[in-house]
Amino acid sequence: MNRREFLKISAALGAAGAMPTLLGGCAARPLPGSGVVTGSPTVCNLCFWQCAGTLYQEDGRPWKVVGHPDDPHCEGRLCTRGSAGIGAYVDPDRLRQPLLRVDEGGGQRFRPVSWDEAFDFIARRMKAIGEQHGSDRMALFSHGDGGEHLRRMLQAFGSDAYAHPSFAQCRGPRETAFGLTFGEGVGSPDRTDMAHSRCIVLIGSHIGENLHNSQVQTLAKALDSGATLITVDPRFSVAASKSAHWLAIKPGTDMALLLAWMNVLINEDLYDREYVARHCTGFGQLARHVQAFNPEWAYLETGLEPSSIRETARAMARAAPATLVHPGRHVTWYGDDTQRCRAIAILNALLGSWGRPGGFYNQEKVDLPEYPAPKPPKPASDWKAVVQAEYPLVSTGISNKLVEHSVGKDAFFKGWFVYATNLPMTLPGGVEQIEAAAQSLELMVVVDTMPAEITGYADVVLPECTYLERYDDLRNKPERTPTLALRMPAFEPAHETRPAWWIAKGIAERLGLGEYFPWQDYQEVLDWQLKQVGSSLAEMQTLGVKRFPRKGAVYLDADNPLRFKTPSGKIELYSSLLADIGQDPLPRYTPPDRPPEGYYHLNYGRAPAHTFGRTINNPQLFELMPENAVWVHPAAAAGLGVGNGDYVRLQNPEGTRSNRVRVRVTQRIRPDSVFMVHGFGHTDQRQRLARGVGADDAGLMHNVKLDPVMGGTGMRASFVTLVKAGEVS
Ligand code: MGD
Ligand code: SF4
Repeated sequence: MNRREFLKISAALGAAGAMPTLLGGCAARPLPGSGVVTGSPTVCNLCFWQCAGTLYQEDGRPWKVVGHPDDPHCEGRLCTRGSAGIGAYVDPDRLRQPLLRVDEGGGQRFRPVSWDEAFDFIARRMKAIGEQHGSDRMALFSHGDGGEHLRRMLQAFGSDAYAHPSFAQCRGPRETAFGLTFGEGVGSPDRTDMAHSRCIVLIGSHIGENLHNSQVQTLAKALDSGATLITVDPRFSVAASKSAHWLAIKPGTDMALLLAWMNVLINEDLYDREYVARHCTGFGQLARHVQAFNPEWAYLETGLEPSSIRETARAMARAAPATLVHPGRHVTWYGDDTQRCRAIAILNALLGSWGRPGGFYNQEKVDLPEYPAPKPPKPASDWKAVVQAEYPLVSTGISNKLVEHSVGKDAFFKGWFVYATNLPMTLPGGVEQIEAAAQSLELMVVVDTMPAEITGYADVVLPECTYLERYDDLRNKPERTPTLALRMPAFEPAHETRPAWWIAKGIAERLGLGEYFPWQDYQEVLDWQLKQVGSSLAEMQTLGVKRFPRKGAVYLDADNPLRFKTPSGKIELYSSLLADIGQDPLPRYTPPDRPPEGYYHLNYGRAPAHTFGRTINNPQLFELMPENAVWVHPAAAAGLGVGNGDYVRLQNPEGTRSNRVRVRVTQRIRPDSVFMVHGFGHTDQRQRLARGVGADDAGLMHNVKLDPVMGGTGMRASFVTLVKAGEVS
């Protein structure tokens, strides 16, 4: 028997209990709004834009959640998903109590246990790992606010290794590339000044379907004011439909277009000479480098007419510096991602848009001190030197590398905490990797609100309460106006669920590390921090959101000589750091792999109603979008003999097949590609709405390209064909 069998959390362990239903027994209920209404501040957790809002209850029953009018992340309006926050709270399939994997009757199962028993087990295993291998051998995977509490607990124990999938599977390449070029990343929320842009270029960025609240609002504002929108996408996205120019590029050839745009800007003398002379270094090398890449050359790679390449380059130059070549967000595509993002950064520099209105602005956050507590010990070893030494420019964890170093008996990592990230559906080929790691690890603790696929591999599953039932750290993000926002509980934690701060403190105390959590509950920490900046918890419980004065200029200050945080102190068009580590100091085009006969590029993206896999089982959002579909061009559909609404399975060249998924025949996709929304295809039986509906793209990825600069996983180089569902055995 495997050391760790995949365990499904049985219906008996999660049987629907006394959670309020969505309609709360509407037959006996007065009309909404006619009872006693109370509100409490919250910060949405349905995605990571973190919009502030107010949760209203009526006669103690959840009523609605709405956006906070003073909040720059939402400007008073929550998106579709945020408005369905109550769905996460009332989901009858939520985890309810701590679960411990036990060997019984010749098999393994999860046994519901008390928090004490769960903590004792975890502390015993961690101490054993510490004694046998060293206390630096635990890793944390996290995607969400509560992960910071667990990180502190692990640091106190002696382990500092952590990774967020939002780096190596998402925006790591752009942060690395902008850091190399301007000395600073784009950050989140993105520092794009779209509301003032006169020209916006979206390269594979489907804003509108990818719904980050204020970003969509500022794009709409720019369009209302007459900004020119240029969209580069193999698919006719919603943004493409609003565009003056839709460039339906051959998948994976964007770098060729970017080089050609630079060629036109430089050769037609359309770049911002003064800005470049004043702030940039390496212009001569760049100008020589791009000479070979004219629009005629790019046409052969991208399929885009040279005339439209020239026309769009000129449109960008006309509006500059209020031209934003958007840096994108989920940019782990073909493995040359840092280089492609560097090309985008360079283009912005040529247009003079970094630090200028309509381009990128300077962000600030509130200077919020940390609660006084002992400093964690220095770990016994430098985990980055062991796990990701080949990526010296990366200062954060690369999730796929951490997983790789958890497989086998000599692996560096011996234990994991996984907080709010469903690794089997997040890492390409994740199921195989997690299975391999699960056989080697001596401890896996999963902290989640739902019985996600990752919980099936855990030794211990710890149920966190939802964001509507807990305090978390104050939201203190870099913004135009420094702002704090409070998330506080509207309800008592349901069932036996608890917040992450409580979980981290409880485990630390079992490990004898209670001194690192020198407070009774988290309100004490928040109140102390708020008092240091002239507010208090009581004030924030009333306000929800508070703005603070800025200290510096919003835009680049032309009167003061500026030093960028790069080795040269300038914007580095030619990257000295890349040259130092033997990587291309100027972006170079690598043609992508082409699909084998009968196969299509597997393109994927987001939909406004869902965030990855985490919202599929939310009853309100499931109703809006209960399954994904695969978009197929009519010519491809005719060749394959499939029609609109047919069920098919997707199959990659290695023979891996997806769950069944419906066909959507549409002209909105190129004939060489298919498209689907990511996040569907859950297999865990306890997500009763989400299980078995739609297809999972991550499981089909077979041609993952590692980025040589930052180690992330390029996930768009995979191919699939369609097999009629009825024809599959
Ligand atoms: P989800 O798949 O939504 O996101 O990947 P993940 O971070 O893994 O899973 C999140 C988990 O968090 C769920 O199990 C959910 O139940 C749990 N959860 C939700 N709220 C809470 C909470 O309050 N507390 C706790 N403890 N748990 C909670 C996202 C990652 O995936 C990212 S950032 C990107 S950009 C990539 N996107 C992507 C893609 O588009 N396509 C493919 N194929 N792979 C991708 N991988 C990456
Ligand atoms: Fe919530 Fe939508 Fe804001 Fe994301 S963008 S935090 S889902 S309201």
